[in-house]
Amino acid sequence: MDAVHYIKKGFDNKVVRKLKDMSSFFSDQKAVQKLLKENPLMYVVYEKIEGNVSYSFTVMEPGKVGEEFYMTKGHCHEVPSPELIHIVDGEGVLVLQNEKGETKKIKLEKGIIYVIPTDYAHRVVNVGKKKLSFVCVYQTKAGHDYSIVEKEGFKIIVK
Ligand code: S6P
Ligand code: ZN
Repeated sequence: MDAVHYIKKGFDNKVVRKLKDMSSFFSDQKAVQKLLKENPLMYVVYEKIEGNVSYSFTVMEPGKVGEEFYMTKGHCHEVPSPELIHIVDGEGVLVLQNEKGETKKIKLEKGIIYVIPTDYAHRVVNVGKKKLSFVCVYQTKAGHDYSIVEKEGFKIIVK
């Protein structure tokens, strides 16, 4: 069974994010206000916990808020630890930023496994015209810390 079917067969957590859940993250607040009337779906995350290792399958909608592509909220891990990410379908960009403010922007090729280094906040952006789906693998204890992104944001805006 491939990873996607494995996760979708029996996930433990499902997270649905709509624009309202992350409205302050987008740079064009006028565009946000217009779109909030319909509050579009941004992405759904299915997570499966298997002891010390967790897997997630994220399905992102295509679209833009103003000029900025739909993206995930982005987070650091509460317990510093790396993560693997593998694009299943669609066109994605990975944005990384560490505490020193160093950034990286990586185009994610389908079929390649990428490593998100420890200590980097990470965000995925759907730069395509169709859904973007990807699998992540990480330590269960990694957790999600959204505070850094909420306070400082990412320097890189993907348009
Ligand atoms: C978890 C991993 C993914 C994201 C998911 C949504 O470490 O990076 O499962 O949680 O892609 O992103 P976010 O930033 O809303 O948690
Ligand atoms: Zn993560």
